[in-house]
Amino acid sequence: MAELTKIASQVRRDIVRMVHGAASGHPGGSLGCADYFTALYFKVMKHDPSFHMDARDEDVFFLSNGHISPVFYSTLARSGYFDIKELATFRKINSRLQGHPATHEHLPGVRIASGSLGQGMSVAIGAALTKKLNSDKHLVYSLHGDGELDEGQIWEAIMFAVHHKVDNLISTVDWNGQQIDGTTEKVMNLGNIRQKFEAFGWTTIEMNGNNMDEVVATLEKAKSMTGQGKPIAIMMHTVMGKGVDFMENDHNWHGVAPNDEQLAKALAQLPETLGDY
Ligand SMILES: Cc1ncc(C[n+]2csc(CCOP(=O)(O)OP(=O)(O)O)c2C)c(N)n1
Ligand SMILES: [Mg+2]
Repeated sequence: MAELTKIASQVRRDIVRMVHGAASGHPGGSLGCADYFTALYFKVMKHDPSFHMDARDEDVFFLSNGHISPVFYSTLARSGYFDIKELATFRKINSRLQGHPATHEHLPGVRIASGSLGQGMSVAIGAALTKKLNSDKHLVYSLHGDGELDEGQIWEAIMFAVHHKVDNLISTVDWNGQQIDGTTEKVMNLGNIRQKFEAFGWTTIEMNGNNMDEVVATLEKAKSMTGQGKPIAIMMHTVMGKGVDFMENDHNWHGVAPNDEQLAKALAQLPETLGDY
């Protein structure tokens, strides 16, 4: 577990350095989800960094809230999908690491374009049904922002997944209470999203997404609950900007780059554990 916490610290360093280097990008949600990504890619998922697009006979993850690409790219590089040096090209012209992930860049680890919110759960459900048709027992994971749940397509997908008994899917919601222009309560009040998923027929569990022990234990528990006729949703409480004190719980860090001084302050709070890119 200590090893995973170390990796997450390096992922957080990568995030703030990438966004600073590009002078644009989304640090807030990325920092909040660093523990989840680390647990998923370094412990929970059975996956192959040599990368096969069809993800046959392995677990597969879809990032639906594509704006948090910095945490996704860092995790992919750190787990062996591509050289960590390429993180320095984030959001640069002709880079494979565009602000929002896209498949035509052929970056290993990226299987869908995302950034236009609301679409990833539909894709994840399609992939989960495909696994069933192929008698592939591996699981499908997806991540969504809470603000992303404002999109109507999400609720159609939630309904569809129950009707079609998509029980090899574990969808997680980053319940940070923040989105682009303010708190989710102020922009469009979501109410109790756990109750909403339950009302649609999903099995739900909740976790503190910034406690590594709890993240690993909850993801493992979710795995054990698959195959029982219902899709699984994890309500993941996180702090936007987690790990950098002046970014925490502040929607203003949804999509803004730190300046030089802010970068230095941030890095002083995030131990370099694996070597910077
Ligand atoms: C279809 C669509 N509508 C609007 C946007 C603009 N947009 C980008 S991020 C965002 C807020 C998302 O909030 P949340 O998912 O909670 O992400 P967080 O701020 O927590 O990282 C919005 C509205 C978009 N990317 N796609
Ligand atoms: Mg949010």
